[in-house]
Amino acid sequence: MTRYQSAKEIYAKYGVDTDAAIEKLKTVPVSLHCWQGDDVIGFDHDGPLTGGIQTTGNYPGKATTPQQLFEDMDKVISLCPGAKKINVHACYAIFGEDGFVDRDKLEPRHFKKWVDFAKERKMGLDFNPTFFSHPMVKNGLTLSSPDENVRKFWIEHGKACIRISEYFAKETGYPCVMNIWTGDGLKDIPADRYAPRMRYKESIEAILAEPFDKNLVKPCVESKVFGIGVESYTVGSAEFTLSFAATHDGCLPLMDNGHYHPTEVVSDKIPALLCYYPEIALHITRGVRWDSDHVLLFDDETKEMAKEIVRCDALDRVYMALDYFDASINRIAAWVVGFRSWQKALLSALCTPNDALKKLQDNAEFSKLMAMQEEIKTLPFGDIWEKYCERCGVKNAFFDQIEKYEKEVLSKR
Ligand code: RNT
Ligand code: ZN
Repeated sequence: MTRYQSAKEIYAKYGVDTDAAIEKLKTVPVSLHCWQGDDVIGFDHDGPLTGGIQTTGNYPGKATTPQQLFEDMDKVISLCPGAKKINVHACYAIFGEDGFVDRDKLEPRHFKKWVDFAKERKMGLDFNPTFFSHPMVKNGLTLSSPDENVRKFWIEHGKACIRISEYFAKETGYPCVMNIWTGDGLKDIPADRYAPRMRYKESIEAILAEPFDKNLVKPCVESKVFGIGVESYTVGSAEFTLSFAATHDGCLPLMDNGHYHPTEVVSDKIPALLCYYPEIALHITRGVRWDSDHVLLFDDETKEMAKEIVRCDALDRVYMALDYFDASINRIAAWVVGFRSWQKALLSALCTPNDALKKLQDNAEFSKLMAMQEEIKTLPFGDIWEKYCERCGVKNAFFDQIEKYEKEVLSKR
């Protein structure tokens, strides 16, 4: 008997069909963020990363051209099991011979190469307007700026991004999740918390006034508790964005699990939001002490988030995207370890006897529930994971491939 057969029988005793879990996971798309490849820089500016986010480290070999980024993403895709979408930021526009245009003038044609890349790999695309790393960020503000010209510039950017998102959806055949996040905020005690939020609200409304098909474009608003240099106040707080999404038809809330107070957990927030929203979106990351965007691991809270999505039967209601950036290690390894960690979390959730556990809770059999939850932690999950990798045509052990790619490609850059 193979290890997989043996593991499958063990899981079957708990009422879990591991073959069904594997087949299910193969159909669930997870969005792979292009910005892990070059430390969130993009192709449309020479300046630094701003917006209160930061990458640390200077590991050699980062992608500096679209060709290099595509090549790296292909390597990542080849090493990761599971269905993927590609998540693109507007600052990754690829300008052809007719040259640069500013963010308020972006057009679908500036992203044609991304569309070709996705279509060739039969993947969907997600999109993000880039409200940072740009001279029109004035005093740390964009859509909430008191300067009307600043707001107008960024509203035009947002509208352009809606048009590009719709183009992505039409071209690929998959809906495009378009996430609005700004780093707008204040370093020190505000004199006015209300007016910037009202301006932010009106600006997002102006962006969403751009006509689009709600089945094709899924606009989201992402909240944040603080950023570097904006420690005292963020305009797009949790309450602000949740209320915005709740009151604007077709707009989804997006929760990034790095964006809350350290003892808050997004795993608990997922089922709360699913009571009210038909669809929600996630940025999945790992914060260490703060919103540090460390590489995602197969750790307890990651598992708990995946469990909630699966046991709420919401795999088709939650748009899942990775969002972290580590410049201190091999960037391909960072991408692959993080993507695989979320795949492991989802597979592990799909191999959990959720119905049996729910029954114990409803029957108030709490001693047995605790014992069972502990018991299943040591089931032979590794053998199911190995089989999943094999059925997706990848190997569990992948690091030799990273070393080879570093030697042959990255070290020559
Ligand atoms: C920043 C937000 C945001 C960005 C990306 C690059 O804290 O998480 O989602 O990470 O847009
Ligand atoms: Zn995020």
